[in-house]
Amino acid sequence: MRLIRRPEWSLPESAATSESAYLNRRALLAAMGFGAVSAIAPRARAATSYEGAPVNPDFREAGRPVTPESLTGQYNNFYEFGSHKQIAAAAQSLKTDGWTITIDGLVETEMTVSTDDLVKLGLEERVYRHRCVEAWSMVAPWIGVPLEKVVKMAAPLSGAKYVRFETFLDPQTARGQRQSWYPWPYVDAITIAEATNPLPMLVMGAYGKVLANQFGAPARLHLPWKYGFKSVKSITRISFVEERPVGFWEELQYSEYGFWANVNPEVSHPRWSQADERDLESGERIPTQIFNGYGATVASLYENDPEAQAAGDRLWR
Ligand SMILES: Nc1nc2c(c(=O)[nH]1)N[C@H]1C(S)=C(S)[C@@H](COP(=O)(O)O)O[C@H]1N2
Ligand SMILES: [Mo]
Repeated sequence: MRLIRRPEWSLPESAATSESAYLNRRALLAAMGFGAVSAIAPRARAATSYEGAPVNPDFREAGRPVTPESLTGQYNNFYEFGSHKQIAAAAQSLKTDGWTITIDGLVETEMTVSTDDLVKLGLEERVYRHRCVEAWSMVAPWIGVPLEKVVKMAAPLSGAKYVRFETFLDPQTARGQRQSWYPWPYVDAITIAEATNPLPMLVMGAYGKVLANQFGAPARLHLPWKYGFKSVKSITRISFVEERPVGFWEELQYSEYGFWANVNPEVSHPRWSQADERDLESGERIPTQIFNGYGATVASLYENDPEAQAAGDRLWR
């Protein structure tokens, strides 16, 4: 962990996997007031497996079979690598070694963390439904850190109202970013209340392995009650801000892709119905559920929030 304002606390990256560095870092985090940083055993940087991550019993299954990786890993929305779904091969050019995420804005201390630092917050596995705004859906076994733990580590100041997630910018590697009519880098945001509810995950693995590039390696957001475009991939920066950020898709087409984008079968997209969705595995159309079936956890977030109430129909697209 490199702390921007306190460089004297830096730890050399080369020591990142040694037991003593690990223990020192835990002590460091504890001393900084982050409390018990629980985690599975530290692994070598070149880890390919996260099989030690315990399954969260509340999300052992999602009411439908897990969609095979042979399908979900070959059908991906990741505009940085192309505006179609066959981007898996192109995404392999993204270099994720030594990746860092900067946490900045309205926080006690700005910091830059490695993926190892995030792993040490404690990985778990959750099987989640994913519903794209284009009306296809899948079920994925994600491995990651509950976002609320990351927010706690960041220690946002009271003025922070939104959390903004930003993807890398590297047109050399990501050909899609040479298409200058898109507002790169890809960003989106949620409220602090949304970020600290139990559902959001900072996903770092899937199907028992370290996250494949096409899913948004090395760390991507997953918000299972929202349309997929809110779940930002390959995050390099998490910012705590006062003003509501404008997301990549919202900037491109405000009338079709709003800030809230909660799943609702009753509110159509301007160009298509959201009443049902195509299951990626069976190809069959299945009914879409309000909040993608996660309303018991998240519906209350919107009931007494004046800003959400004022959004009206826009709460759903
Ligand atoms: N950086 C970035 N994140 C992104 C996207 C993108 O194009 N770029 N696409 C979004 C959309 S529309 C969806 S549906 C999901 C797709 O995730 P998947 O490929 O893991 O299914 O990623 C989201 N996150
Ligand atoms: Mo999507």
